[in-house]
Amino acid sequence: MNGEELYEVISALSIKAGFIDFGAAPVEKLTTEKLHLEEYIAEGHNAGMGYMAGNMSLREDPGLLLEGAKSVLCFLAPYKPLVLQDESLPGIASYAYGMDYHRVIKDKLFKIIKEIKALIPEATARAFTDSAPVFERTWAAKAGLGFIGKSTFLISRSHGLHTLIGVIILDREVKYGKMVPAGCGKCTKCLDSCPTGALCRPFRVDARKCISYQTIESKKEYVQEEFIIDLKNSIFGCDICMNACPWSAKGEPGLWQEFMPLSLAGYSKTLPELNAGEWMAMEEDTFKEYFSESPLSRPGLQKIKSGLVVKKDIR
Ligand code: B12
Repeated sequence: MNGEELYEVISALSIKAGFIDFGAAPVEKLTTEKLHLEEYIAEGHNAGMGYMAGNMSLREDPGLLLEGAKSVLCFLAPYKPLVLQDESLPGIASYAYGMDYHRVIKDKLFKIIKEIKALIPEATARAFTDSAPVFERTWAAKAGLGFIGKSTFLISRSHGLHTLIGVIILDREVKYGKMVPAGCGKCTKCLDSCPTGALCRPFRVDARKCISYQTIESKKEYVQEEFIIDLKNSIFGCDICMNACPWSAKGEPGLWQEFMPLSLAGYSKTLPELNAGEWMAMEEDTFKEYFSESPLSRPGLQKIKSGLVVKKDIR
């Protein structure tokens, strides 16, 4: 099977799995991106994400993640919600309304690998989504799925910003995509919208001030953070710079059942409909029952509740 044929086969598998776009890039060293990352770390913009400084050679060269690696296959998963959360409610990033994407996307990538292997038994491949030192946005841009915006998002000209990236590294050549032109122009709406100054310059997020970082990734209590920020209404993640981007009008609501808002039977509500009182009164057992497969299990209930309290103190 030649590269063009293999591309067609994977493209069909991608559509069957529900991905809204697929493209591939040849394996090469990402020396410029590595320099960007080193600069980012030197400026302390990775905050407490010490892991970003590790495995630098793997991050630079995906060839080290799989022997004989030839191609980086990139897939876009859609999650634009049908209905946005009421702004007065404790804010949850829209990618987290449903199930944790890490498992959902990986399961689909594993199925694609299985089908590739059914056709080419000697092929080897590895699947990643946010689970390895891989510059996922850069690879998706190189594969022709979109451009990197000033917000650092991978922006698809047809599907906007509400996309998650899945990656397969494969030891076969396929037809490769062409990079698309950048589409930010003079626009700075994302930078202007960030309430904490975390988008401190084009293409740079200072995670120390980022609502998304502080509410999802940071292990610190809010009052112990290097920068005490107004979390606005957020208790998990942040979509402010994404929603400010004119390109976010692109793309249809996602249809993946797994990303539909979690239904909370005991509340007769879905996750984005919970109010502050319901969050504060929630017990650990209830949280475990409903959120064990949700991204919200990462920070846990105590952190979520403390976000509500901190918000009140700052105001
Ligand atoms: C660490 C991380 C975070 C950190 C830091 C984010 C950041 N921008 O660095 C925190 C916790 C803050 C975060 C937040 C979010 N994240 Co996050 N995160 C990651 C992770 C694990 C690594 C990103 C990384 O390498 N950062 C290091 C910096 C140096 O890289 P970068 O900002 O991407 O910068 C690149 C470009 O800007 C470019 N670049 C740098 N300078 C210049 C200059 C020019 C001119 C150009 C053209 C390019 C360029 O080079 C850099 C290296 O590739 C990726 C998964 C992965 N393995 O890639 C997900 C990932 C980026 N996150 C994702 C998501 C969904 C989010 C949130 C939307 C979640 C939310 N709603 O709260 C927010 C978005 C915030 C934002 N504006 O980025 C998605 C993004 C999908 C997309 N369409 O872009 C990813 C790809 C996960 C996935 N598999 O889908 N995230």
